[in-house]
Amino acid sequence: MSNVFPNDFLWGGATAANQYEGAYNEDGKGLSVQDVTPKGGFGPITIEEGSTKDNLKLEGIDFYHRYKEDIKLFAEMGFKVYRTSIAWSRIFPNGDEAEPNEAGLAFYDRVFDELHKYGIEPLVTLSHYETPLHLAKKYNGWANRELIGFYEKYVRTVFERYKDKVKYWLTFNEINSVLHAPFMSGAILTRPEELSKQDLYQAVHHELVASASATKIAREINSNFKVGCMVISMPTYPMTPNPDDVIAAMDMERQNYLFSDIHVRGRYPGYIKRFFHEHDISIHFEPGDEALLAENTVDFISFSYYMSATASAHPEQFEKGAGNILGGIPNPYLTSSEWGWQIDPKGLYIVLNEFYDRYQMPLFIVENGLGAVDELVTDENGHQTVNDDYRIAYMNDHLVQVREAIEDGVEVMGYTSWGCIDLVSASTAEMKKRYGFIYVDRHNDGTGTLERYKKKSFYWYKDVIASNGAML
Ligand code: BGP
Repeated sequence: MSNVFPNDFLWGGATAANQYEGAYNEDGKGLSVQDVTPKGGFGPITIEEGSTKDNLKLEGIDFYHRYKEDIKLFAEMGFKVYRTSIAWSRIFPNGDEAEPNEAGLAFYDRVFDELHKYGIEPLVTLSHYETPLHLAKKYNGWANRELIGFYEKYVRTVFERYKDKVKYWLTFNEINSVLHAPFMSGAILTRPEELSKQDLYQAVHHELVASASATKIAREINSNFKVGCMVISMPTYPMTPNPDDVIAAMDMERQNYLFSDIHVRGRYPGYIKRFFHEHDISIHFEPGDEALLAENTVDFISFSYYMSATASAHPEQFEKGAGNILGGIPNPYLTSSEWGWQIDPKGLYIVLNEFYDRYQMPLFIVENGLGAVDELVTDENGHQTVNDDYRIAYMNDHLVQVREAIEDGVEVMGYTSWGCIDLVSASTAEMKKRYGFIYVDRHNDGTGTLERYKKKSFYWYKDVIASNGAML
């Protein structure tokens, strides 16, 4: 069979500033919501400055000082693209000041220049769970409409600054996650159990308006920019052929589709209007919001894919599964990772086809991978490495399904595996849950030399890219 991956397929890896940069208070950076999210990740948090000392994300893997070494390793694997985020609080430490922090801007100049040195295209997430903490404390995060203006100012600043260095932009990481993790994702301080649906969906509206506004500003600044939305994808299967279970699965998928529907079609879909009506929710639109959403739809859809889920009309009869923010009912036909995330390569084939059938728009898989416990060993040449055949198998199986979808005619722009270098896990705030092709010597207790070692998957991925996927 001839190779179906397009010649310009963007192979690469993905990271986020808050999980790997470290240097949380260097060169004028302000605290972000992540910097005070204690171990355990998404759950209800207490905001006390004291909680910072317990958080591995503060030091990350020190990419801030080691970016040259790390980018060199990405280049050695042959990356065509590299996804990272800009830490908003490096640029505007509090989020609401008049002038940006030059030292923060200069850091990303250095990172993007280093990437271009090797011909690697940056793919930049503007907001990856990194809202400045001050915006949470003073304004209650995205629950407050004022956040739109602060975000606009921040994105205008970085679009202007990097207009010749960055082409691909994502407005919000996993924008649909705000429904499930309002503090981490939306910087909303109100405790989840006290947050009304009205306020939560109003916050969603603010983020959607901000996303459309960023797209508008991007196009004014450089018409060659490509702006995408970024959502958690999770194909959801009915537990049985009972139509009620099928509808339960459809409803769960719509929690995700809501966000891509609005980003792609520029308007709220009928099913959410009904939901609002039935729950006494009335979203406040300012004059101009409707036109802004309609006129500034995205150029492509990007998404994370880790697992599928199963839904039932009677979920109380089942045990709830673990998951990437969202959880479903465990599917008896699938195996799970050590953290209970169900492994389903064909789910990626399904989700690619479902997105494409729905929108006929280019798709970018910007997160996928296996979080696992890795063991560092010494190989026959005396080099430290990890024999991560399980990771190779996981990625190979998923990429085969990407190929299958491309064969069906789905337009896939690229694939950036999550955590291409080991970094601090978002949900568990641990180092133990590793995704990388590159092992970083850092541990849950904060010890380690921070040395980098190539895992077996490093060489495998290098061959995948060199063959443009033909060896899969
Ligand atoms: C996504 C986030 C990432 C990332 C990934 C893996 O939800 O966008 O930031 O960390 O999931 O999750 P975890 O680190 O919890 O294993």
